[in-house]
Amino acid sequence: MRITGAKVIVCCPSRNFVTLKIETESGVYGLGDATLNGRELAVVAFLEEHCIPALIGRDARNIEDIWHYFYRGVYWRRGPVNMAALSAIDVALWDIKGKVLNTPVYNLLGGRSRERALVYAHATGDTLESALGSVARAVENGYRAIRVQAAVPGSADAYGVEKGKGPYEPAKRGLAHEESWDTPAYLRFLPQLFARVRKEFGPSVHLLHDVHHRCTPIEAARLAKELEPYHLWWLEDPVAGELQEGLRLIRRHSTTPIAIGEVFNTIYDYTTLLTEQLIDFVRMPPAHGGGITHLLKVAALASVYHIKTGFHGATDISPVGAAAALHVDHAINNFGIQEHMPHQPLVGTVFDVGYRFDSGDMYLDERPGLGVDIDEVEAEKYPYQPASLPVARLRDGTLWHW
Ligand code: CS2
Ligand code: MG
Repeated sequence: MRITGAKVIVCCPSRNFVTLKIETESGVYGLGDATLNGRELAVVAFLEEHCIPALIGRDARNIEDIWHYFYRGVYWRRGPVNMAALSAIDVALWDIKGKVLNTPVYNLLGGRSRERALVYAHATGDTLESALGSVARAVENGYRAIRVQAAVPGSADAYGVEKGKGPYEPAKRGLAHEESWDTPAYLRFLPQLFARVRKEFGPSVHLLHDVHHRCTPIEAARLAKELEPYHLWWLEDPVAGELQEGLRLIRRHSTTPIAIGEVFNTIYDYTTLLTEQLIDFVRMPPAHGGGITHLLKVAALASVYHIKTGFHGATDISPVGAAAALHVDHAINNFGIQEHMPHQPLVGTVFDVGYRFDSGDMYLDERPGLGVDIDEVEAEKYPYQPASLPVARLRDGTLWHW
């Protein structure tokens, strides 16, 4: 079954998405998510100039071989742009295979290990009190796991917290805006925040927090230790993961579970972390980590070391990427949790999805393939809008490093 064509669809129904559509001689097509937040057009050019010409004519059934062709065969390996493109190719091929065999993708991955996938919500506040209100709304909406972020008193900015009205969106229109960051104030505030959340909402709700790489290993170790009484489900990205050995320091000091890797893109970013059991959850999603093919290998290695998955699922993962994650979530044994940051309603006018949220879990229906489709005519109504993620400076102006 030859690949006869492929195109990249870029649209911005409230935020940017890059979607790869691979067409075959049988008329069946597949979709892959190639969205790389704030760097969208780099992936578009990479796909259009370098990948699509080499895809045409290949047999769409040979997913593993095509994966290795684009990973090993092209000399330049790894990197977020390269791997976002390869992820999209891989996921689109799994979508095709499912449609051709008339079965959901999870059936090709070993079948269902569960009927539903536990998800976590985002609760944010520009004050501690408003964060508590946001947690209460998430509980009312049926979530049993909630990530809590709040602005640090006295600090102008806080990552993951919406300043204006409307839902939080990490990328803002235009070039990156610069924010200020005060690590000592953050470290003092966080235990107070979680003490209040636990007191108000009791022991059974699962609580999570995302540090967004803004601590050094020893700062993160202190934070993880001081948060122990509140029994977090996880502390995410306590440090940047490039220095995998840095996670040893956190482990040495604390039993708070650690999740890492939404910015990782291959298994090689994880080897020390997995084999030394330095983390508890893998965050790298199929949309950025080499697609379903590669994530199955990462999840298999993780399972050997008692480590589970908790894939990134912010709004910059498109409905196609979200579906890819959910199929893996339903199939593998060592699934832990899935991030759920709902897309704006406008996104639903462009993408038709076969997953749904109910009482704190996500469900997949029986549609073949990924169960997602794109309306290209609708997509054209929302052209690309440049947007960027923020840059942080310490109070004295130092560009924040880790
Ligand atoms: C965050 C995201 O969801 C998360 O855990 O870290 O908001 C992240 O900042 C964006 O997805 C970056 O693209
Ligand atoms: Mg994160």
